[in-house]
Amino acid sequence: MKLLLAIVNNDDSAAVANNLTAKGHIATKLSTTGGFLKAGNTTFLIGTDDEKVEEVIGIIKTFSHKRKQVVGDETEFDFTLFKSVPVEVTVGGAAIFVLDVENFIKC
Ligand code: 2BA
Repeated sequence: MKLLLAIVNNDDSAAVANNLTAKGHIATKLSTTGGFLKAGNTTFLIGTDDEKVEEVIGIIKTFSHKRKQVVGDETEFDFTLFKSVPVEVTVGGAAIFVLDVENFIKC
């Protein structure tokens, strides 16, 4: 068994969740925040059999889109605003970790 941790854009999370559930996969959604942009994103916890991992990744890939985001025009440090040169970063589709599960207990 594997545990997938998939970080997706908030705008894609409903489509990812709906399509995972429609295909019978069980997922838990967590509201998370990216360390770099400090913007909200969604982390899915998905426990699944080894042979279903590729299908799960396929669904996440299909419904997670790349986006350009501008960062760095204003940063706040200790209540002081600093202006810097805006930088464009590409965010997503999804960042996915696949972990081995030693044991899964449902009781
Ligand atoms: P954030 O940390 O807010 O990062 C948003 C986007 O900013 C990243 O998109 C990447 O394009 C850029 N970025 C992040 N750190 C950077 C840095 N030190 N220098 C320059 N650019 C940087 P993605 O790579 O698609 O990541 C989207 C979100 O997925 C991240 O949001 C973070 O929440 C998560 N994530 C990505 N890689 C991760 C990792 N190795 N470990 C944990 N979380 C990760």
